[in-house]
Amino acid sequence: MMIWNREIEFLEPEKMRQLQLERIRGLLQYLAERSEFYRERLRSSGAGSAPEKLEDLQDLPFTRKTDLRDHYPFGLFCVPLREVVEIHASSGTTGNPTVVGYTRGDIKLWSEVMARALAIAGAEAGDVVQNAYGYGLFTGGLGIHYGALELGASVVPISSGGTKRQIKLMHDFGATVLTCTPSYALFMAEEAREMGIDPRLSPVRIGILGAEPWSAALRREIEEAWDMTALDIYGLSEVIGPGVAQECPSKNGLHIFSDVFFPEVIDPATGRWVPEGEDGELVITTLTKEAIPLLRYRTGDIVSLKSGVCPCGRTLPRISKVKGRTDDMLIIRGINVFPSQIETVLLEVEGARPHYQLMVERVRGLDTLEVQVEVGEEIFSDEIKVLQNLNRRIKKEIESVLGLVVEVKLVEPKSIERSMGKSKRVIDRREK
Ligand code: DLL
Repeated sequence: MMIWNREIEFLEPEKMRQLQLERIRGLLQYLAERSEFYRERLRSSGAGSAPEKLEDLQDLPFTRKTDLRDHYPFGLFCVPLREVVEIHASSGTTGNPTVVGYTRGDIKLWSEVMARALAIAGAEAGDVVQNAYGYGLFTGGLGIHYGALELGASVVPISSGGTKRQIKLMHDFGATVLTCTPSYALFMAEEAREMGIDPRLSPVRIGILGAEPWSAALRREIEEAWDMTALDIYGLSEVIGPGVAQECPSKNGLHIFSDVFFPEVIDPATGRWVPEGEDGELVITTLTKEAIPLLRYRTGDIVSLKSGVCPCGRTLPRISKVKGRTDDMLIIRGINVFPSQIETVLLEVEGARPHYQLMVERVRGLDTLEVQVEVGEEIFSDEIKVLQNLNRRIKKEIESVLGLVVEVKLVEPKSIERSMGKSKRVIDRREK
């Protein structure tokens, strides 16, 4: 198996801690010199001198998604825009998306961590990588792409969608590695069978699947459908994109690149570290990023952390598969959706009431979102044409805001359950 960075991935834990501590000190220096935002944040939090040991990091302030949004678009950048060579953005709860930028150095780092991730999964130079993550502002497509180039594999930048063509080209080009969301991998297998092609006979041996939570049961199904090894990849755009952590074939957790992304697992209520092996919220500090380095970024993802040598020999710590989120964000076909985004849209469409429910299901392996919306009495008793028209407007509006195809169902006034406390906006029927 190809190992991309043996020195780091097999580093003695004590040496790793030393490296991390040095880098954290370097980061604090960098932020003090370059970031108005962090100067203020560190000053107002009363944080003292540079940490003497890693545990001292717990006394430093967190960064949250709202900080990025509040300083939209470039307020957290630590370099002038002319040093930023690429910009990505992900959808946000309200109005502004979360914007991230990369310097040339950051792209180099991204390529390196992604090459390491691909290698950990068992890919190597000579592999044909069918990259069916979306290209565009989403970090999935380009992140995998850069890693595949660095690794020396042949990348097919097919992006997501156009499933029949995906299957034909996959077959014709002899793809050996498939990169996409787990739900899409499953859907592709079904579509292939419908085309009369047995996906098990394709040369694909590894699937590198992530960007959304998926269960062990789904892994078995995908592996069986494709006759391949399906491995989990984790990442988030704020930190870099894909390439934060990668599962190896021993399927014993995801190796997190802790030499560049320092992981903490905290109790979301107290903000303090939980004992190793216990569930908590993953917090990441980027140790060497240039454009938007982040100090103690709250990912909202619930994981546990494990140290010790992996059966594959690596000493990098491992995070568990993501077990859930601390907020109400839904991930549908890899797209992040907050119920409040939909609420915002509904409030803007005349005739729709802000009483709604989101039904999430998995149909033939693919996530679907049905938005059930109450309409006013006057409209409900109106002609069918009026209802159809309203339905279309809501659908179009949601699709243009979220970039996600949804089904809209208009329901009678008062038919959606009212609540005295927190309302249950989401009914998620996907298996966990
Ligand atoms: O989803 C980056 C990515 C692309 C990762 C391709 C893997 C593959 P965002 O769009 O910013 O970035 O969404 C980040 O997605 O906080 C998690 O909640 C969720 N997520 C990402 N990977 C996994 C995974 C990309 N393997 C958010 N399992 C994160 C569960 C995941 N959830």
